[in-house]
Amino acid sequence: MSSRVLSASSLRTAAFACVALVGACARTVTPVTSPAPTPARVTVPVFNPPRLVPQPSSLTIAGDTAFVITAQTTIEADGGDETARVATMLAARLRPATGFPLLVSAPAAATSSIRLALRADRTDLGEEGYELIVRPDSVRVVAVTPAGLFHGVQTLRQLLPPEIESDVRVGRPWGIPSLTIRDVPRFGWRGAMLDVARHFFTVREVEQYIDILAMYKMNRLHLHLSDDQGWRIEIRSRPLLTEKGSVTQVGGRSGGFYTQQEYGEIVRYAQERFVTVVPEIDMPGHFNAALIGYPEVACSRRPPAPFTGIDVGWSTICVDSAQSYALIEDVVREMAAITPGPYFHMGGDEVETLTPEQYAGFVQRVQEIVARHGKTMVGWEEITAAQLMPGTIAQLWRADSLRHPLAPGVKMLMSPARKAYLDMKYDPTTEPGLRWAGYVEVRDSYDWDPGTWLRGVGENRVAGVEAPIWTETLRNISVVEYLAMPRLPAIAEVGWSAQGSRVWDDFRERLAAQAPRWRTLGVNYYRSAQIPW
Ligand code: TNX
Repeated sequence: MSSRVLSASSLRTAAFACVALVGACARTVTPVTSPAPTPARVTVPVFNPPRLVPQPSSLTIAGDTAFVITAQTTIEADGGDETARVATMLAARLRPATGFPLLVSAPAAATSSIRLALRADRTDLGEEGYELIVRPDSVRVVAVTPAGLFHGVQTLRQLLPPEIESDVRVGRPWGIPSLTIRDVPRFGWRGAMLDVARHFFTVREVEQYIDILAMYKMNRLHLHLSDDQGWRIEIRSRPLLTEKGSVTQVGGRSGGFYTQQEYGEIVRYAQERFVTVVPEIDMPGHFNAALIGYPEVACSRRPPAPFTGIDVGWSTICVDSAQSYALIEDVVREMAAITPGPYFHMGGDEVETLTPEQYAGFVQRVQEIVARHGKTMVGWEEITAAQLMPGTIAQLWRADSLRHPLAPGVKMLMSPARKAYLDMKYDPTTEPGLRWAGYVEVRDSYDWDPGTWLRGVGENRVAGVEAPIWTETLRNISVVEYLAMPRLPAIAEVGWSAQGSRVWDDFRERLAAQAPRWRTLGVNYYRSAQIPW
């Protein structure tokens, strides 16, 4: 809390801000309406400047006033069902802590309203941007799409005190400082990957992770659904994939899988938060779990034992067999049918058992299958060894240089392990996690530019950024959160905010301000010594 000296003429304003934002300070201010002599100058505490993550494109504070949410405040939706749904979600977030009814309605001439409005002509805001204008009598969020409104609502949340995240009533004033924000993302793909194969996570746990992504305006959830240790998605035409391939996980404890209906629940939950699910079925390597039920696609034709270790690179589907492509066809067809998003991730990483020709031929055959089912293919960086169709996305993870020139229309998704791998230990004292890419502290995750990371891959060839979390050593969702937080919001800002607007010393302050929210939400996090918590 800082203090500022205000002249008598700004007293009304000051009193307002004071009541709105700092509760107790109201006593120190002489009301303007008081008959007592008005002092020439009074000192009142003033709300700290907003500390937002990710940093918005522009933010202008409009004096010392504030909008105060009260029992009379309404939420107005101007723009169809999706806008009404976003408004309803906002109301649901604000009701428990405030205890106010916060009725959702069509635009009305209400005196204290938060209005979400779609405006097709605001093309300056792009597909996902928004404008947020807060004044003492109104809050206005404007966007071209419901996704933009949703992102604006996330900013609104961060402008409120952290207690707004509480699920029980908190008696305090709910002020939002008067300001104008215009905000447009840098990249269209701002993602996180969750490995549910090495350790399995429940639908509810995945949804909790989606909630964190959405808070920081991330818009892709890449699910790593199969690996040597487990096959985690029901394929109805190939029931043995899960029947035999899902029963264990790393360490030997029992695993699990999502039925198609459960996968649908995850997809829907994500969609409601404007997050696109990108399913990955990793092939031709990382395929052991599938071979248990369908040994005919193994070159040995013998079913392997379930694998509960963490070595990589040793298994493969038999790439020269027609039966392999019949199985892949079944899998891709069903995954395409249950995935509304445009992407299918084929993995393609860490294959040590094939010749380069076999590998490239395999990727091209899978690419045809994926295209036939109407999806855009994504794969780990190794797939650039094949002839890729325009539109394909190659996900960088370890390359320091481009080994194969990018084919026309192919883009790269940036997940350099020493910056974006959330399963790397923070430092030598971090218990969970791996360290093959080095220790990754919060600043490492923050200080890099996806647009210049790889020579020859400029900003226009970069699809965006993604933070993978591999779960070989992560036995529960609380450990996942411990490694994700606070590096995930760092990567979210790398993907959203303009490079020139990102400054570490400023980010660490803004990041520190997020922690009370995580505590209120029950999200675990690492108390990095780099952050002034
Ligand atoms: C490399 S990154 C892998 C994964 C491991 C991860 C552990 C990539 C495409 N493959 O199989 O889980 O390292 O950090």
